[in-house]
Amino acid sequence: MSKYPFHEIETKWQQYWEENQTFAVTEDETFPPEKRKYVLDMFPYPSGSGLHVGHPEGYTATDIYCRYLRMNGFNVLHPMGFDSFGLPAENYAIKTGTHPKATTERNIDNFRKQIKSLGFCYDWNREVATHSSDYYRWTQWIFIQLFNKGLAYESHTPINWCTQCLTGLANEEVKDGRCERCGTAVVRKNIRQWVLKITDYADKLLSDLDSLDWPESVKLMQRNWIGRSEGASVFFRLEDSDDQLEVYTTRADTLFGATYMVVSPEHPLLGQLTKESQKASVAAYIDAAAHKSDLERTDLAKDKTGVFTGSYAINPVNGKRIPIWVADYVLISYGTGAIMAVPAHDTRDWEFAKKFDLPIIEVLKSEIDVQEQAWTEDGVHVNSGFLDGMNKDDAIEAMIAWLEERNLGTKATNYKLRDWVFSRQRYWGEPIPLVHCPTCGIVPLKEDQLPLLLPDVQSYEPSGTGESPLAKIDEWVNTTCPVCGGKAKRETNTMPQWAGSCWYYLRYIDPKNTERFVSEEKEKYWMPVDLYVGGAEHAVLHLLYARFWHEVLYDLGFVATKEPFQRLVNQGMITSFAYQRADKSLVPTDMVEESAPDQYVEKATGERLERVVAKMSKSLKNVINPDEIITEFGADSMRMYEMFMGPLEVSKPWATTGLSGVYRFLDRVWRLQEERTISDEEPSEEILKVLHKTIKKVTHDTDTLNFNTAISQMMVLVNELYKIDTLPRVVWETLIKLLGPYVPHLAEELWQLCGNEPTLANVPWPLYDESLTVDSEVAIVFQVNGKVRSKAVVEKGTEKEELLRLAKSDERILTWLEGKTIVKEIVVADKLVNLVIK
Ligand code: ANZ
Ligand code: ZN
Repeated sequence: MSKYPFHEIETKWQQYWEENQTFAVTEDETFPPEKRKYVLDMFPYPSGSGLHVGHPEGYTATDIYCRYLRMNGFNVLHPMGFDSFGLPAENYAIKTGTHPKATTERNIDNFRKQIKSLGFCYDWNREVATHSSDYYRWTQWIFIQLFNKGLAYESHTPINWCTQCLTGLANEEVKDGRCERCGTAVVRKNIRQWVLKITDYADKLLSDLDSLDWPESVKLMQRNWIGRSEGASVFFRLEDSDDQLEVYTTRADTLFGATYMVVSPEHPLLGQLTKESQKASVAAYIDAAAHKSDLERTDLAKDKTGVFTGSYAINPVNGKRIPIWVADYVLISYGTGAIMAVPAHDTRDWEFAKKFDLPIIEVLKSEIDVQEQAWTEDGVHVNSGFLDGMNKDDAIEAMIAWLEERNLGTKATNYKLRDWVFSRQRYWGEPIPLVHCPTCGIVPLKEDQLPLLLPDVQSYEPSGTGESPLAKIDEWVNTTCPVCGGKAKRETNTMPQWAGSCWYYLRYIDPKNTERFVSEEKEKYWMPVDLYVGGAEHAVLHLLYARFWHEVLYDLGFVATKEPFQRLVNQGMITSFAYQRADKSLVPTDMVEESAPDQYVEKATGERLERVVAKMSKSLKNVINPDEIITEFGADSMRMYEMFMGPLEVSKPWATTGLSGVYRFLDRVWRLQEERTISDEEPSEEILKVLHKTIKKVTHDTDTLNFNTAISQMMVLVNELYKIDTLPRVVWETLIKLLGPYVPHLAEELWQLCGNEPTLANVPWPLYDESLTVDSEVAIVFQVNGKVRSKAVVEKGTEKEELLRLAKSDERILTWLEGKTIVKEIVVADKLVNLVIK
């Protein structure tokens, strides 16, 4: 018997699909709106190391779903492209002297080849790459729309700066105070930059989340990131000037307990507030704070620091004189950059008050001594004049009303969300299409001047001064003003990596349009994206930015839907195994030997190792290379294994044994038709029942993206077919159709081998007969001491002796019986077996 010849089969069908344009799709009006689906993958960044096994996970999932939809009569848009501007290509260019365009395009060719080798049903005619000028022409065009709407502005406030990447970063790119890309601690730097007013959309971005079918965890991350907070602005008069200090508080009810105030080291009034005697210490303090990240400054565990300014303010509610301090736990970027401190009821204020010996006044009845610890819960107000006796919420309302009547404060809302720092001082990105004219100011390019091409440069090194390498190219920088025609200079900053991915799903719809970024009719035909699959790491970056751009395009009337991605599914991470010594250090996989089944030792020392799940990493030598897997086992095995590993959304470790299991299954499917003849006889009732149950389960599970359980059911059917001598044609052909979306190469080949014309891709999905799927089977639970420990499915009416035998030989039950004696056996027919042990 020949081994299942996957190499030949896979190349053959990939060629067939390409030559016949099987998956090319058009805006065919014969499909009614409910029969059109847009299924999107997060497009890859084409890194030098090629595809990793995480990519095919999501890509296979959407591929199965799309093929399934096609067989169910849908017109399906399923495109692929490349997110190809970005820092790694530029860093590589600096290291090797190769142009980022050259390396990027080489990487794209490699990625495309790898992706194609998995047999996905993409419409490759729609491929986009964000670095190509046909594409970024429209990224620039959208930027100009934002600019014209007043949503892009130039700013000089300090931003996050990475001293390693030598570029400014958006807030979203800073993780735990470090550069998300290289891990260097981020510092604040004052440079000129372009900022997008995403905060104008905070409310929309928040409320429209409700309409989306997204994982709750991602919605929650976006909600927290936007961080809407409701409170009040309160004005404090300064003791010896007519100026006021405005604070933001969520606890206006605690005003009677405010015993001091704090301004952030960057507060504009600080200079004026600082008294002569305090000048030196305040200046030193400002300098020290400049070197700390926001994270360090606001960390609850950190020791509080601060300096008295020498000034006092008047508490508007009781006329008390309270000192004004400067401290770095107050951030300039939130609220008003100044607070009223209520040490009795706020933990950070309490710590600060303790350290600097400031008064602590209880204003809510507390169950603890506020001299020992802050009381942050609700309670009844005390020492609070007209608020006494009220609870927190009522008191907040009463206090705000009191302040508003006297013009001493107002209701206020604040967001954690900051405007999006949108410029980068690097080379490999979209040039910002603006011109600085001495007469006209900042002017956008005219539409017919786009694309503004990224010029070739000799050296990509960032200057580190806050200017991009483009600033060094005089011929490019010096230009004429699009408005007055006078001498002007180009903006030299480039856009961040996230720009291109903000709208790529729109360009796929109409990738070759030279008149518009997407045609109106086509956009209406396909949008919104019905299913978007990708990694969970994009919760607040890409997924928030893209929503923002889309909402703006919607408000400008350029797109017809408010939200771009109706449904989102996050694929789980594919991890690997690693081997751990007793001291928890990890041993590279090639230094490990399996001494007995499931027992591992270190080759050199013979030390017993524990197998643990870990992230794939080069140093642990446990990175799985998709190319090698495809060469050895075939694309269909790779696809099916990744779907069989477990539910799509959960993280799961790669196990080569599981892969060979799937391979053997496909080999068994292949051998079925080699070893048996296909007959036109009616299948037995028994086989028909398994068949219809299988259609039902595979249909349901494919529809709901539960691919692993669909595969298990197909395995059940194949086992049944091995029990009979000939293959009834209806059963066999139905199995092939069900396998189609999962292992499309093998299925096409089998489909042709039984005499059908290609292609299986458009054959209608099989239907099932409900009456053949009803169960004559029942589930029996196996209990030990009354607790369910296992279960089994048996024919209805199975004898009690048989049930008992099954229970006592059940693997899971056996582990409970080990070393114990059964003292009683209870059997309830069609229901349960309970073993009582001692
Ligand atoms: C008085 C007070 C009393 C406060 C109390 C809290 C508890 P959220 O919920 O995150 O919006 N705050 C205001 N601006 C700040 C800044 N720039 N840097 C650091 N802290 C700042 O938090 C709002 C609360 O955080 C505000 O309410 C203020 O402290 C503080 F028992 O005012 B509160
Ligand atoms: Zn001008």
